[in-house]
Amino acid sequence: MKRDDLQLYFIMGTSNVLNQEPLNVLEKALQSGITMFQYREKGLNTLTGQAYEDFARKCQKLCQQYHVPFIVNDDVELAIKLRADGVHIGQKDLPVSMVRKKIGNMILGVSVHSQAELQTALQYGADYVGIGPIFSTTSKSDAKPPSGTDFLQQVRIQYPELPIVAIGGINCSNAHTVFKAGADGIAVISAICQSEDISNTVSTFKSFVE
Ligand code: TZP
Ligand code: MG
Repeated sequence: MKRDDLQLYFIMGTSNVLNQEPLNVLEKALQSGITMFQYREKGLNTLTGQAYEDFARKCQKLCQQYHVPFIVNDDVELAIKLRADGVHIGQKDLPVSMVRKKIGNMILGVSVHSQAELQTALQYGADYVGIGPIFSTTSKSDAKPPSGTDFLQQVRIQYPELPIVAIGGINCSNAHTVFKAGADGIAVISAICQSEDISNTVSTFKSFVE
């Protein structure tokens, strides 16, 4: 993967979108210039079974049209079945080493919150790490308390070339602080899903890219 792919990483599942067609939101985001997409079907009233897979395929097809990497959250088997571009896992999912074995050279993203988690992710070949929640978020029910940018800054100093994406409560007013701290990009759910003007939101975010 390219580090630039992380610049504006949009994450969405059907429950993140209210009063709109989720696929329309994704298409607008793609048209507006998001650089990576993660399908993350979590929370209340989520799709399951065939509907879950069908929706994933529709998202993947759209991403392919815009040449934007399509990443699956948590579900390694779905990612393999769909030949997704990659998988993103957290610390409660399968171990990094096992996921790497299963997916071969697909993109592997890992959420890390400490040095120990970072070292394990790197040891087993994570392509990028996600750090957060930087700010408080309402999009993840089991999110840890907001960490601010300290850990992110520390990891950037330690690993100048490591692809890092920051996540959690990032919006157009605070995104610049995250780039200043050394992130290659930002991962957002609500800032785009709840935007009244996705094209404007995406352009504003991209104006902060370092
Ligand atoms: N992991 C850490 S925070 C978070 C995830 C999936 C949610 C980010 O959503 P939002 O709406 O951009 O705060
Ligand atoms: Mg997970």
